[in-house]
Amino acid sequence: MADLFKNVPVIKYEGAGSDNPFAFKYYNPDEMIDGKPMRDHLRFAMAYWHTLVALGADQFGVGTMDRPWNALSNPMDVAKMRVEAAFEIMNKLSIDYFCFHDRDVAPEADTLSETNKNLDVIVELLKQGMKDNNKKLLWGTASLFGNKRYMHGGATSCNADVFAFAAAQVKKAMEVTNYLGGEGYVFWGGREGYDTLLNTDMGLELDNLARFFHMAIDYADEIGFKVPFYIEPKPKEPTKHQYDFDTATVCAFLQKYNLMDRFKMNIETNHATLATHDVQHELRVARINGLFGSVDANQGDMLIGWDTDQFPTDIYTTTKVMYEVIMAGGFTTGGLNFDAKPRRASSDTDDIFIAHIAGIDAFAKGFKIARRLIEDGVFENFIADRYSSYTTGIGKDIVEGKVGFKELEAYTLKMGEVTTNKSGRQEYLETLLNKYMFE
Ligand code: XLS
Ligand code: NI
Ligand code: NI
Repeated sequence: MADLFKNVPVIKYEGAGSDNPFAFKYYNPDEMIDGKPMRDHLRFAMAYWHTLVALGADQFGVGTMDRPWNALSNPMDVAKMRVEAAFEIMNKLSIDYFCFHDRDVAPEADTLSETNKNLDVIVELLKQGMKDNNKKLLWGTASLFGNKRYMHGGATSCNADVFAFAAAQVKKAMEVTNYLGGEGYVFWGGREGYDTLLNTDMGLELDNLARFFHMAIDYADEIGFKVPFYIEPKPKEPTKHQYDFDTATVCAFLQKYNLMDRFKMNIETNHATLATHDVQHELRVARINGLFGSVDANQGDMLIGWDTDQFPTDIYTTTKVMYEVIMAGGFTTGGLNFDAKPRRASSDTDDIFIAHIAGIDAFAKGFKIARRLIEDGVFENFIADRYSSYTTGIGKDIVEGKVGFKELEAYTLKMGEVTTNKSGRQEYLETLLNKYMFE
């Protein structure tokens, strides 16, 4: 293992009583739960772009973080040191998976073929590192937003040459993801959206986006890349209106363009809140539509209107996420990808580890709480009872499609007024949630 972070030990589980900042308090990776170790329930992934690339720059100032690779000037040397750092970080944190964009791992050159060569060099190092360190790729993706050619979007650009370039880039990104045994492939909308309808042919842009996805499926089939494609919804930023606004919007798009079979969702907490949903809503919409896939685990700040990508430390939220994950049957190809970065002012290298420990522990704790809530049927029994009128009598007839408006009118005339409506007991249920949170 490389030794770029000498001051940081391998992080061990020490239990809730520990006050060692470099220890897990709740995450015990090898603890067996329901027949499998905790690490396989949670399937944590490190996001290459935040952890190895971002240095704390924002709209108002430059980076604040010194990393060992900052001292290097040749971009390929930087990329190579980042590979070493990636495996050291994952090893020290017991993180089994990572996720990347093509341009996070290897620098872009003057031509696509040179860029692809750079990528191939680094992909070989990643492949070797994955083998040596027993790490896996949760998903890969392509950055169709960083380069200036994508100023009008990638697959939804007004410029057909850009559409072609984006296709070539995604083709290569799928090939390397496949080569590395990636378990999924993500399409986050990047700049697929618009800022003003004064210059936008929305119908053509959406048709083209669907054409792009069909081409991706065709090519994946051709090369035997069988993993799920995930769409990661986000309502705004960088464009005013992103086309993959939220899960319901994406679901309608997939249905309209006959893409439901091959796609699932990658739900990000901070994107959900930007869409004025909470993450549980997004996960639920995904689940009931057969689109549950993977999670970008982070949190936003409700008082700041952008994607702050903070490490998830709110245990109510991690509990609700894990509740939906368990109810969906657990992760299969998906996992919890920390699409999160330490705050700009958390500038020490140690903060990379402290931040991941915080997120990992918050999810481990949330997982355990969610599991007990489900095991004890706390909400599910209440819900079953709340809807019990649909299991007998007229309710059963409605559900089974045996009655229409005429029969329901006859039933109502006979019934007279509705005499009972049970309380929804929201506050009681919130108290029960608190009991499980704190006992
Ligand atoms: C940006 C997105 C991005 C995706 C991958 O807001 O969260 O990081 O997860 O392209
Ligand atoms: Ni994300
Ligand atoms: Ni995001």
